[in-house]
Amino acid sequence: MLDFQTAGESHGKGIVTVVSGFPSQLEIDPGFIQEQLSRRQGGFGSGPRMQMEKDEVEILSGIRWKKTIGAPIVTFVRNKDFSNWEKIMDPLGDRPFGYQDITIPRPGHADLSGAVKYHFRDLRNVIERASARETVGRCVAGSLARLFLRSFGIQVGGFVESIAGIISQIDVPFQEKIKASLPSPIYTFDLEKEREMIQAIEKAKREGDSVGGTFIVVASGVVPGLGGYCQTRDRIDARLAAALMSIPSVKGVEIGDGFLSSRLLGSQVHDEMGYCAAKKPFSIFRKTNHSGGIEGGTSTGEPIWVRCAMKPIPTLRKELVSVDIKTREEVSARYERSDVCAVPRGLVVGESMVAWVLAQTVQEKLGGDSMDEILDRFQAYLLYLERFPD
Ligand code: EPS
Repeated sequence: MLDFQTAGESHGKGIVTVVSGFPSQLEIDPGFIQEQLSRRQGGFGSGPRMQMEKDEVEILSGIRWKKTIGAPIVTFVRNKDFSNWEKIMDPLGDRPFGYQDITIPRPGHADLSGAVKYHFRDLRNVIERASARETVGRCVAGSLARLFLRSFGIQVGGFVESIAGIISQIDVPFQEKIKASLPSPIYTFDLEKEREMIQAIEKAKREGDSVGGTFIVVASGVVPGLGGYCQTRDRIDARLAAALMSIPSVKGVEIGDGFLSSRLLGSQVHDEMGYCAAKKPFSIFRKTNHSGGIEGGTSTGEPIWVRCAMKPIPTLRKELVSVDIKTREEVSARYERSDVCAVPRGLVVGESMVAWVLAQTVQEKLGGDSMDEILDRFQAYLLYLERFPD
């Protein structure tokens, strides 16, 4: 099974990603991984840290002459900022002279719950690993997944739909929205709304506040029959929701029309079917796609689309009331250098998570240890779809 784990602290030496389960002979384009890492770093609303870092992936194992060899792939992205934190983050050093524990948690951050869980008096221990810096590793894993998915004609893209309640609204197909969002500083497709969103971020910054928003991720070229309905773990919608919900600050995930469908009638929600003999590889299609390309936990063959809601970043200059865990007094929450809006970055991470889950389901469906084997099986599956139900 495809699996990945990340390791590393926000101001430690860097972020390690360990990816296992990829078949051999998958061509790796390091430029593509780099592109995704740079995209993750872009996006208006970031704090000074993003100007400081230049995320570059170093491949430590599992790839030889730009092809996977079936072995675990380990990568490393260095934290440039570590040079400013060497004493504080030294794995084997002594507590630096004059260092003071961080004892005031930020409401909305993992600070307090993490300290309770691990019995820390110094919240720095939580801040470091709970930081969204970890999403660098998700993008590396997601980029590998995207390269794998390309071999099966699956493309994953997305766009920011709203920031601070300002919604991009031009009514064009997803693919056009995705294309138009690529050059946007906040990865959205509606130029007028883009301006308003940027103004909202600037205003929040001036006022010491932060803003959230929503993004949509779309996977096209998905064959029907990925995922499944027999067990909880098979359901692709449940897996997508879990993977997306694990992104820091994501508080809501909708598959297709999601919450909207709870307010409509069945006749308005369910996607009627049509038949077109020329449609390959599967000739039964849906006339609409309210379901987000998933029925009964299984892909229908229509694009899979999901919406994620991100709360505003919990690090604010505006003073929120907190409690000092040392003095037990009510005080203002601690402010630490931060972003104002992380929604564009969240989109790139969301795309990575969707790609990851889809790569897992493709690999589960087809099995195989080398790309040749898996592609042969894919061709057989396409033929099966063409002949279905024969
Ligand atoms: C983060 C706080 C900021 C963000 C960071 C996530 O970092 P710093 O405390 O160093 O200014 O920039 O995100 C990243 C570094 C990144 O690469 O995404 C937090 O508290 O979660």
